[in-house]
Amino acid sequence: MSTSENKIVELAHYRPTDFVLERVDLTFEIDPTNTKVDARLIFHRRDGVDAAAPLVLDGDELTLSGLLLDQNEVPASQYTATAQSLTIRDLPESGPFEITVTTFINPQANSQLMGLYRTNGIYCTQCEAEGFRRITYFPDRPDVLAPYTITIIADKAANPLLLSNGNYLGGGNYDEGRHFAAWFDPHPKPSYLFALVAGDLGVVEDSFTTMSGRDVALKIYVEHGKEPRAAFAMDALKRSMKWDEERFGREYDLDIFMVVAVSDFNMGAMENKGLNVFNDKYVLADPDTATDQDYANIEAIIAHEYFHNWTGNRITCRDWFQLSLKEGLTVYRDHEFSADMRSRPVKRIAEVRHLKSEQFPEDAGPLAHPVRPTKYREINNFYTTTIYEKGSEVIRMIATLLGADDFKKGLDLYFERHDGDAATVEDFVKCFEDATGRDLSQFSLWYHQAGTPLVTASGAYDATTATFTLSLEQMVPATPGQPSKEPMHIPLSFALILADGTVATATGVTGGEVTGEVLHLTERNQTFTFTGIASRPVLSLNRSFSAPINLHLDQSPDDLAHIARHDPDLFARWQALTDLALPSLIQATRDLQDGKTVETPSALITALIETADDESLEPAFRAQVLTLPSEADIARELGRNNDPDAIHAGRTSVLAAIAEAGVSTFQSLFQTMRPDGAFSPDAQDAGKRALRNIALSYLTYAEQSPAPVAEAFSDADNMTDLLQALTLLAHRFPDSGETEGALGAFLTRFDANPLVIDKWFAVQATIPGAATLDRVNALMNDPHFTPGNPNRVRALVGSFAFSNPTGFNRADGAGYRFLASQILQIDPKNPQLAARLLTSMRSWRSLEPQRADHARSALLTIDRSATLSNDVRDIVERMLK
Ligand code: 0A1
Ligand code: ZN
Repeated sequence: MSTSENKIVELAHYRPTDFVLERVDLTFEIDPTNTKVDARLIFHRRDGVDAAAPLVLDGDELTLSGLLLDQNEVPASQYTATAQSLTIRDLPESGPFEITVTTFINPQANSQLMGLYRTNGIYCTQCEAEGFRRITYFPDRPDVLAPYTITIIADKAANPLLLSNGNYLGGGNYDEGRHFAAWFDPHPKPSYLFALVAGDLGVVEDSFTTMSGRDVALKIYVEHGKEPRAAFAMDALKRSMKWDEERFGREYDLDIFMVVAVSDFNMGAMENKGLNVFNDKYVLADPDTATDQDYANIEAIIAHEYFHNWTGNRITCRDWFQLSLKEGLTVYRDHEFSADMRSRPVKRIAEVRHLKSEQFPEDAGPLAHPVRPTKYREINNFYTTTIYEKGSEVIRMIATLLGADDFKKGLDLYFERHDGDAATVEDFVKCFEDATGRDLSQFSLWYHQAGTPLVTASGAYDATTATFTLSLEQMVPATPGQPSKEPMHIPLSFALILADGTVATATGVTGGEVTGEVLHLTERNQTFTFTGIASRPVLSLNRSFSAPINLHLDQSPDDLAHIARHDPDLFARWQALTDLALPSLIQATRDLQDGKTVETPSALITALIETADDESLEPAFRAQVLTLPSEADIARELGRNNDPDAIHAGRTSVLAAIAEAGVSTFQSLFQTMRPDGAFSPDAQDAGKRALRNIALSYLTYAEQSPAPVAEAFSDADNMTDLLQALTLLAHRFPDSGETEGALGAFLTRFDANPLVIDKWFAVQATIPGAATLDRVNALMNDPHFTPGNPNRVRALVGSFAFSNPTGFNRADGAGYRFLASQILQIDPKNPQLAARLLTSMRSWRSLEPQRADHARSALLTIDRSATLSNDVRDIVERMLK
């Protein structure tokens, strides 16, 4: 975390600690700039450890103020303290001993937001991954588990609320207007799950009765006055608790479960035992201020953090190389939860879109790493979409491979066998092997080999023998540190769809294992032959995205249209329509580059409009289909020599062609597709809003006038519609009076609501085109721009760099220079945030040469800075390698 030692941590060097931690007893005397921390730690030397071995504790920017051994002062000759570590020698050979460490820390000055910090007057902590060592000297690693007793002493008027993990023990008045509270968490936990909150907050309370009949108090703490906006989060929490009992048999294990929403937070939320701390963006919602996407995010993240109570807390990680053990599994669980709460196929489409747009580029670029890495320089940089989303896909593949029943057996064994452990990915996989007898050694390569596998497939039908032959080839591309790869075990869900739309059942299959609808590709080259296929089928492959791969399957537009019309798997239909659209988008880009006019194939237009009109399909699905692959998707498909301006122009002409042909459909959807009755954030109503809003978006291409959008802006009675209208005005008609008026009205109306002001910044930062950089620069000086607030920085700088391909990748390189200067300004204050923003340049090598040159220069500017944090140093060096 701190500026930095060039130290690489290696999995191969893992060994358990020399000393076992038995108990932790912490006392905090809260003060804005000088908080006193007394840590009483009971240890004993592990069996077999050399009697001369010292106890080495981690620290980060700490100063030691007191050190006792069994209540006696330790002489200076017996220890060495630096800001980064505390080493104590000559400790008892056997039996427990008590170390008391005193440190003073400054929460007010903690701009990194790691350890104990102050946000809007509230004290809170963030300890994952290595923040606890900024509070006190400690064996700050996830395999050191102990029960914690916490006492918090603070000024009563300023901090009526004193919270920590576990169950409340009691409290009372102290001296000089101070009071105290004590908490005990009986579940042994690693330090990264510690949390403390002190301050003055409002609360929403509820309760939950667990499956064994225990009452759990539920509390969500938010700033005073914001309580009504926590109702949806509370509802999502109760649904999560119930779902985890029903689906996975997991029951909550303390008397109380608390969520605290804070406005300054580096990530989404944190699963501290019994006391989750959230970025308030993922708690607060009401129809006037939150979009349907916000509601869906809140539901998913509340669930995610709650599910960590078992997958992460009860069973934690042995070391940070195992991060995906908890994150991949918990993402898998929250995906399943959302699928059950909403439409499963639509949820799957959204997941795959996200995976392809975020994880695939990571896996194809300089930051690629395995789901279970073997080394890191800065663990904060490994909270990646590979660890999270690809990690979840790997677990989804285990479920696909084994089938639902065997998957459940394996997971049940995992919960039973490893409860209370700090486990590894190998432990996890072994549970599925032991529960089912299946050998998963080849499958485990998914954890160890980085890169998105490329599967090339071709099918051939032979009428004389009534056989269908499918030839497959797999190739895993080289990634940093991994030049050559072994073939993987790839589960491919498939169907052979006949001319009448029914799915063929083969009488037999040779060439490899097929279980139900899943074909197991295990060789580099493999040919499957299906017999008893009476007429030519259309192959639908990798249905539901059963494996996170790039698939090259040459299919005619007619075959794709057939899948789009008939596949019982809605996901496969969406995939087919996407596969139909992508070549046209690519062709449009190339045509414009060659000075030709773009001709959008009528088959594509017809298929899309037919889907838009098809009332048998749910609106949310139709909206997904109409949302064409993004500019980033097209760039990824092109792979190299990318010109974002050409991609943007090509995509725009395809959208215009669809809009012109479908204008009556879009008009009618815009008029009629409205939910009935009072606002509800549920998936059905959200789907209707999504379809209506995408229709409005097409109308801006057909009608070329801001007037209808300005009217939609005035008519909107919820944030989803309002924000869509604002976005369309700003993005399609940036220089119009209507846009200026709407941006002004929006700002005035929501001036007091930071989360909505973030949207105002993001909309402007993502206006396509070279002129946006000037606007972004101007916005940096707007009084609403608060550089210490990560959400605000992400809304302006992050949206520009991650989500504005034409603006950020300006041909003159000014976008990259802007980002570099921002990184250098943010890094000294918040290295985590700076490093994450920098990953927006991860695909720089796939740009056309002029832009790539500018990008490299900007990266070199960062690289040349002498004072980089370890976080940014790690990213910039990997990007330039
Ligand atoms: N474990 C959290 C993510 C998280 C990681 C690091 C943090 O440090 C700032 C904060 C949160 C999760 O998966 O939700
Ligand atoms: Zn998580």
